[in-house]
Amino acid sequence: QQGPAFDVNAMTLTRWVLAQQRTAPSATGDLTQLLNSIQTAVKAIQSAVRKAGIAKLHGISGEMNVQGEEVKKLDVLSNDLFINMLKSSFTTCLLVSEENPQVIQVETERRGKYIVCFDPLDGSSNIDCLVSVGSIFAIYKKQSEGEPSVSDALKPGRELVAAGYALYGSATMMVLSLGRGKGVNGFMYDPSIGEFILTDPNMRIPEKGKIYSINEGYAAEWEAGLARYVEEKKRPASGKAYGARYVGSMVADVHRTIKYGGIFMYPATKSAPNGKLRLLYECNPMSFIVTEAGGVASTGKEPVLDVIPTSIHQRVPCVLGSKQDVEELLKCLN
Ligand code: P6P
Repeated sequence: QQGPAFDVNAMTLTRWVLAQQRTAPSATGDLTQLLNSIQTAVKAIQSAVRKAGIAKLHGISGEMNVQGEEVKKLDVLSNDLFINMLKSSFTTCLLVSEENPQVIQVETERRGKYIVCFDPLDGSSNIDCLVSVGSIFAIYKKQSEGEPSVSDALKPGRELVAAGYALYGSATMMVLSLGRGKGVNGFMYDPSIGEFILTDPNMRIPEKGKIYSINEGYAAEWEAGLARYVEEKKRPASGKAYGARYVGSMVADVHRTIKYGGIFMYPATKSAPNGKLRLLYECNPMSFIVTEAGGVASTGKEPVLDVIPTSIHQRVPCVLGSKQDVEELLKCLN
C-alpha cells in the first residue's frame, strides 16, 4: 500500500519537541524554544554547507566576493549562526563554542537558564573536499545562583539535560536525546518543506557490530593493549575480520556506529596523551547519545560522562559504540 503522496500530518521536529514538553508537567517551554533556535541555526548551516562551493564559502576567511562583501569561512559563519540564534532565544546564559577561546556570557537582558556547549561545524577541515561535516551541541541547566561563570559549564556529561547533533551528509539529519532515560530520536531534513521529519524513532545501537573505526595513521603511537585489540579485529583468532571505516569527521563516524554498530576510537597516543577530541562539545554530547541508545562510551579508564571537566577546551581519549565491542576493548586496555 503506497504511503501518502503528501503527508498532511508530518511529525516534524518542532511538533515532536512540543509534544515532549507537554509530557513534562514542570516544563516552561524554554527548552522547546532553545531547541527550535538550534534547529534554525542548523537549517541555515545546512544551506550554507550545501552551496559553499558556489557561494565561494570554501577556502580561507578574509576573501572578498564579487560584490566586495567579506566572505566568512563556513565554520565562522556556522559559529555566528549558533551564537545569534541561541542568544536571541532568551533561554541561555552562557555559551561554550569550539571557535571561542573564552566562554560567551549572554547579556543580562537576554539571559535564560540554559548553558550550551557546541561545535558549530565539526570536521570542518573536510569541508573543501565535500566530506560530511556536522554540528554538535550539549545543554546543561544552570544550577548555581548569581552571575553565570565558566564553572557552570564545567559539569560532568551525566548532568546534561539534552544533547544532539546535525549531520550534513548525503542527507541532513538531526539526532537528539532529551535526557537520561528519554532515548534517542532521528529527524531527516525534508528540503521541500524546510522541516526535520521524525524518521528514526527510538534509535538503538546494535549490541555488537562488525566495523572498527580509528585513524590507523597513528598506529605507531598506540598503547600495546589497543594495538592488540585492533590486530584481533583485523586477523581474528577465529571468525570473520571486522571491516574498517574512518571518515575523519566525528559526527559521520559516530552516526554510522549508532546505525550499524561497531566501535569508534579516538585514543590517547604518545604525542596526544589526552587524544584530540574535546570533552565539552564533542565527547560528552556524543557519549550521552550513544549511552542513551544502549551503547558504551569510555575514556579507556572511566565513563566519559563521569569526567569532571577542569577547562572548557580540554581533550579526553574516547572509545564509544556497541556495548560488547567497547567492553572487549576495555578488557584489552586494563
Ligand atoms: P584525525 C575533525 O577535525 C575532528 O575534530 C573530528 O571530527 C574527527 O573525528 C577528528 O578530528 C579526526 O582527527 O587526527 O583522525 O584527522
